[in-house]
Amino acid sequence: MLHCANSSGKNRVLPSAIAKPAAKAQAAQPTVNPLTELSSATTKVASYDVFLTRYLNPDGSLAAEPPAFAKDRDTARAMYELMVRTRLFDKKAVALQRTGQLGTYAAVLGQEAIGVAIGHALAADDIFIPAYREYAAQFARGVPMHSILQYWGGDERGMAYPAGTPSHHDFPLSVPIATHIPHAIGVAYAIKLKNERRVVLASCGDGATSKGDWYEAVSSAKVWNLPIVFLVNNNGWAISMPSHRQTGAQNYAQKGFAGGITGEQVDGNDVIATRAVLSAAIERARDGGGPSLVEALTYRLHDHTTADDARRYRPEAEVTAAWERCPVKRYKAYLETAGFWSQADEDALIAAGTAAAEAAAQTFTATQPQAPEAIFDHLYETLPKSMAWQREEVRARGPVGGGH
Ligand SMILES: Cc1ncc(C[n+]2csc(CCOP(=O)(O)OP(=O)(O)O)c2C)c(N)n1
Ligand SMILES: [Mg+2]
Repeated sequence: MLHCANSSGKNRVLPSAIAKPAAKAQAAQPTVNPLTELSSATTKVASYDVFLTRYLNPDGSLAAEPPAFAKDRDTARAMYELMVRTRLFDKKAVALQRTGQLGTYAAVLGQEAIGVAIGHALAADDIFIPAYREYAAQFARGVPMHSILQYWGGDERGMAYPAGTPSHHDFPLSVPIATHIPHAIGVAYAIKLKNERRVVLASCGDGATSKGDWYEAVSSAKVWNLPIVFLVNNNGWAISMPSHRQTGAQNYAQKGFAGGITGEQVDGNDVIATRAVLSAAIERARDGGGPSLVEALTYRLHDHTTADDARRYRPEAEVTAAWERCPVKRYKAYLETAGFWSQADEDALIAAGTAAAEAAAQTFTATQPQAPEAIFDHLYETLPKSMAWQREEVRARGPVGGGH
């Protein structure tokens, strides 16, 4: 395990997108607090350290002795299989959008390890309240691949997760930034009131932590000692806004300390470390230890969504360098060294994963679109009169255009 204190400024690991500007910001700050130098009446009240955990180096070699789950052949393989299947799904989804068969889609390329870690760390009864890039966690909890395509195709039925699966407790994807975080503490509050041993995991991006909803939720979570884990998916960018222009904070983990929550960093491209850190935070919350904040360091290798062209604002060299930290390549190297994975396994996985993504695409494209008036059906229990007539007008007009 790699622990490094940020207060000393040593060994801090950040996505390359924020490493340089953060260093600049640091240089501008005094290393000593002038107040304590100037006045003998002033004493130090508190200080906060931010730690980073990593087991796998970018080349897949071990940075530290891995936890037991990573030495269990079946578990270790299952995590890799989910990661690769998610990447293949992602590729198919982008292809569907590019060929006019899917609406805007948010790719997860380069960030797959985080979803895998969430999926493996949560217990079946826990509640996952996602942003929009953690498909692997949703697949692990029973959401079919075609449901995600349906969602991005504008069909709300995709978010009706199958009964009898862990996902049935979970929330839909949240494209509105950070608005789901206050909802998440509401759910955690309900768990506490009911005295249940369940935990909420709410994920969001680095950009989302600039929103008031997010700060309010973090603050309240600690005041009420709620069983919740806030996961910040730091991929270096909020659309075209790099992290260093998003915040003056040295890192996102430290944002927890203001609310009394311990914040820590994990290498989000190291699936072993991410699962280990999330599991610890989840079990701590389950045992009454309250909320935690985990900042997972990763990188968005794709455009923000298919509606974006990152070449307009992001240096190509940064992306090339980030590919060296690819979570799939890294974990595969670990599995091979451990003797858990062979070329034959890889070939079989690629074939099965490609077929699964293809089958999901076919299920999606073969599904009859909802009637146009369905757009009115999922917000209100009883539709207000002002919308009832609009619904009727849309219904009377009938379907426009065709299919997907
Ligand atoms: C409330 C709200 N404001 C603005 C937007 C537009 N928007 C979509 S994604 C995004 C950036 C989000 O960045 P981040 O939280 O880092 O997540 P990432 O996309 O990088 O995973 C913004 C501003 C939105 N979807 N919702
Ligand atoms: Mg981001």
